[in-house]
Amino acid sequence: MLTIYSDDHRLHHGAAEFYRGRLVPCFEMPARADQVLGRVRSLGLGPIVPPDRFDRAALTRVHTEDFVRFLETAWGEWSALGETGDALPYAWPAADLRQDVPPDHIDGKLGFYSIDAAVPITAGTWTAVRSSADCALTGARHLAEGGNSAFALCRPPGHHAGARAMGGFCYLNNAAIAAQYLRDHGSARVAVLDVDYHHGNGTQAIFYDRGDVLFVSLHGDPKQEYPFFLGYADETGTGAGLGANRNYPLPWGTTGAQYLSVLDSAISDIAAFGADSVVVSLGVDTFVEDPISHFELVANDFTSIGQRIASLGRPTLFVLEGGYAVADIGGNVAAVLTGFAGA
Ligand code: Q9C
Ligand code: ZN
Repeated sequence: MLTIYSDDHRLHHGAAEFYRGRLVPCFEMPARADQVLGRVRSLGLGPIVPPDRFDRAALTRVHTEDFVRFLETAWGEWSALGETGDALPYAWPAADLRQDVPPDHIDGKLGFYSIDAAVPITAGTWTAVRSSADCALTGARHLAEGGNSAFALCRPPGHHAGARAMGGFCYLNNAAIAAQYLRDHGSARVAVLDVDYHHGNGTQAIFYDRGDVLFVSLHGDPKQEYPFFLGYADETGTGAGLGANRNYPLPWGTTGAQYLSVLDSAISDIAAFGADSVVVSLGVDTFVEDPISHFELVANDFTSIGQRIASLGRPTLFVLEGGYAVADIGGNVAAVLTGFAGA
């Protein structure tokens, strides 16, 4: 399988995120991508290539122009204040506040364009974010040109980012950008299968009113798990998108066997939809030893996930999302990919 990877991810290295009343070290760190790359290399999974550079227009197919401009300019505006540490938001346009007026001051913009305080912006964040999206787009192009599969080794991840908001370690929604690219280049129907531990709120919201992109997600029940405010089973899409959104919230303690039986339903949804191509938001934070998650999957379960995805028989792009057990992330990601390739 082709892997797309850029060293630029290293330019994004946040110091801290706000969590339970404290600034805690970021779980989303460069060592994650290093581990995955190392495993892809040592297993000889296939060629590893750098991303092509895509037009900014590929980003604004799913994100708003003002949001992309915010990401491009945020560090400059922040450092112009004399700040040298990471930019983080602290005020949000929640209920009863104006959500239609972007502020001028960077402090206001940071909150206006985010959903939480787990998204530090550093000097190199935009370069890393842009390259991460380019990895996903390069993988999508590979599929559009007839390739059977690809692995976009994206960092930072993307599935919590909406059309105009960063959040949950995510800035641009790599999977959504890739899915839209596939729609624009020959796929009439695209399915996004999100197996990250957390609900892919950004991806769901981006495609919620569309019938041409199916979003299916297995994740920790938002009643007890981040992102808390989206990802319930009764969210089935709206307008032309009614029926093209499917959520499978699962409780803490979900085992591999339980997970795989629900995954079978998700795979059936995708087959019934008749997807021409599949984008997998590949998080492995469902792993039993993940430090911020509460499912109980083990290495063999990840192989089974890959095998089940292969049973769809569709061109498939894997896009890296979460997974914070750094010593195991490479092995778990590789298990999905080899399960797919060997099936
Ligand atoms: N410090 C992804 O897996 N809050 N994002 C976690 C623990 C945010 C996860 C709280 C979790 C975001 C891509
Ligand atoms: Zn996650």
